[in-house]
Amino acid sequence: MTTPVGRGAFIVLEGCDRAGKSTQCRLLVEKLKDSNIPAELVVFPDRSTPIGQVISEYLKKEVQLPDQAIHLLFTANRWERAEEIKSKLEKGCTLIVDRYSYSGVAYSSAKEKKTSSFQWYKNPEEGLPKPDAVFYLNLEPEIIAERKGFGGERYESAQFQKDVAECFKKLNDGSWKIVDADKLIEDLTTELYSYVTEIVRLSKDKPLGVM
Ligand code: DGP
Ligand code: NA
Ligand code: NA
Repeated sequence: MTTPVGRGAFIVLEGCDRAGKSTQCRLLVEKLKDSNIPAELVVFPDRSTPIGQVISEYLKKEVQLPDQAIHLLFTANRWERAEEIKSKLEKGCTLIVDRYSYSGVAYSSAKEKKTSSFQWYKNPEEGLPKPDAVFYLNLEPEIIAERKGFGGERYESAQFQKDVAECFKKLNDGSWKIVDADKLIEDLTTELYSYVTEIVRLSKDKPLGVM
């Protein structure tokens, strides 16, 4: 089903912690709205749902869970929003999404340091709406380590982020747009925005894909 103006685009920003995803997502939504392109921000994990609250407690180290269990909860958190995502896109709203299934697979498999298990982690993501574009905000691990502001959450250590970055690299099927994130906030926004508007234009008449 498409509206006369076409559907919205499903655009995901990925990357390690401290790469600047949340700031860029917020600024991109503002810029789209300023140009009268209907747009909304979606953030994963969505800590506001019942499942999201368990995820939040896990990240704050208030609860312990087996790796497999927390992995499935992160995925369930995406499934919780899947119908709403599809319906918003169909109504012509572009969604700028702060993390998605790729974070799910990268963070979980970084714990094991073996990519042979990628498939196990990918399986429960199958069937979710598929992004029209993935922008990977690339920062060298040394620069991530220098960026201040690692909090006390579970995954926030320089070594773990380095392992996550390795997993992201192996996960990229070649379709991601890798963007150098080591630049001024507004310069990065300008660069991303030009890609985003192109994707919005190209996605209008395309059926939404499935993971
Ligand atoms: P954020 O709010 O973007 O800082 O994400 C919180 C933390 O959770 C961050 O370290 C990345 C991690 N994370 C995000 N999505 C997933 C996921 O699906 N699975 C796992 N294991 N970790 C995730
Ligand atoms: Na974080
Ligand atoms: Na974030």
